[in-house]
Amino acid sequence: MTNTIVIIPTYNEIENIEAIIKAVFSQSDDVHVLVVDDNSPDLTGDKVKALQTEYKNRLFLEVRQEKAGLGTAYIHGFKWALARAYQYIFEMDADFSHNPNDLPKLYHACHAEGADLAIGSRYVTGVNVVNWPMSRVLLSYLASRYVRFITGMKIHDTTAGFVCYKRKVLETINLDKIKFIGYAFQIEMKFKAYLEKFKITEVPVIFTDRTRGESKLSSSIISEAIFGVISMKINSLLVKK
Ligand SMILES: Nc1nc2c(ncn2[C@@H]2O[C@H](COP(=O)(O)OP(=O)(O)OP(=O)(O)O)[C@@H](O)[C@H]2O)c(=O)[nH]1
Ligand SMILES: [Mg+2]
Repeated sequence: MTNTIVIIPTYNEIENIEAIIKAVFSQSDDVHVLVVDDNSPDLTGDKVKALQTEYKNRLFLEVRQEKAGLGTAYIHGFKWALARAYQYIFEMDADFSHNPNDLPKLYHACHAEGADLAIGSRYVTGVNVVNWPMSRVLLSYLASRYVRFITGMKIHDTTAGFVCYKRKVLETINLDKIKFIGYAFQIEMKFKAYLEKFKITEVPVIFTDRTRGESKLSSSIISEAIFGVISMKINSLLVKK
């Protein structure tokens, strides 16, 4: 996985951070990692700093002063990566919901199979989610169906946060105009790529609920997604006209 960086946003992931970084590096000698930490009170950032001596010039850390949402953390990370020579830019959670062993599959889809954007998808072949309560599975699955219906995108897992972008996708999308900060950020990025007619591929993966640390999902994040999707679609129609 040459010219590749995996961006991991973190907020209080002290129980996961070391293991996830090591698991990513074990996939390839070439891959780099950027952690975007929002000054986590549990000192996740300090742990990353300590690991930097072991992974010199491969492990990078950006610290923001306060918790400002996953979407803006990724935008920060994307800009950081675009200012450097990376060709393949990944989004991945710190909590092992996304299996680092799947990184090469997503990379392959972009590097060898012509995808511009490869999504680690839970819903290509049924529902591949482990350890989520049924209510959470339903919420996520129905959200994906809802987004598919409203936007018209032919993507099964529209809220997926495990993604490999080719550099040109992130260069084309106007990152300063991305509005959403929570889950809806994932939908918006896919929708913008879809409107630009980039080739989007879904790679089936198994998603596992976090076993360590705490969830940051909140009702405001959910309502942002429900209402945001409709306004996003309406805006795109207005722009076309
Ligand atoms: N930098 C930053 N990272 C965040 C923020 N919110 C969440 N994250 C990170 O984004 C990733 C996904 O967040 P999670 O809390 O796992 O959210 P989730 O996957 O929706 O929830 P569960 O998996 O159900 O716990 C994790 O690596 C978090 O640490 C934030 O405001 N800032
Ligand atoms: Mg999670």
